[in-house]
Amino acid sequence: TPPSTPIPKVGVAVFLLNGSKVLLGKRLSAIGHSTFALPGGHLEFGESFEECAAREVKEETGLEIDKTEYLTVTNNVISEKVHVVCIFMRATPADPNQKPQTLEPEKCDGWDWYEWNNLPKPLFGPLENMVQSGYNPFPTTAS
Ligand code: 8DG
Ligand code: MG
Ligand code: MG
Repeated sequence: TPPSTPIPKVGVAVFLLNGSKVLLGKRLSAIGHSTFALPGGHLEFGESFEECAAREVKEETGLEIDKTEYLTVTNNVISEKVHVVCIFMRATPADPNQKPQTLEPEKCDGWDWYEWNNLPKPLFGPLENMVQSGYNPFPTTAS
């Protein structure tokens, strides 16, 4: 078979926000191995961004999400073979006390809540770029 032409994919990643904490897990997939990333995955045919966010978070952590909102999009040329346009959403856990489960142990070492001001290292490249640029996923509070 002829070599296939690589094409960009659509990713959806979710800033799951719990107070001043965000949910991150250490990746075990080839792309970004050993880096901390948000739950998320690839948009399936016919899905809305909100549906994809809820599905991926549920598949990967067992958590149900609420207040799902679109935040921003980034263009991530990750390697010669991997180009992902990633949609970033934010959401809150439906039950803030429910513990995340490691439902895809081949893809993630485990999930935990991290203070936004004390994120683990190294972060997954696309997330590191956002943090470096000063991006903040938390809603601006009225003052
Ligand atoms: P799937 O087969 O379940 O659909 O996909 P997955 O195995 O869960 O995909 P993923 O790599 O977790 O996410 C899809 C792509 O989204 C990823 O390869 C690159 C992009 N992406 C970012 N930033 C982040 C992030 O912080 N977390 C996740 N999960 N994906 C991200 O650009
Ligand atoms: Mg997934
Ligand atoms: Mg994933």
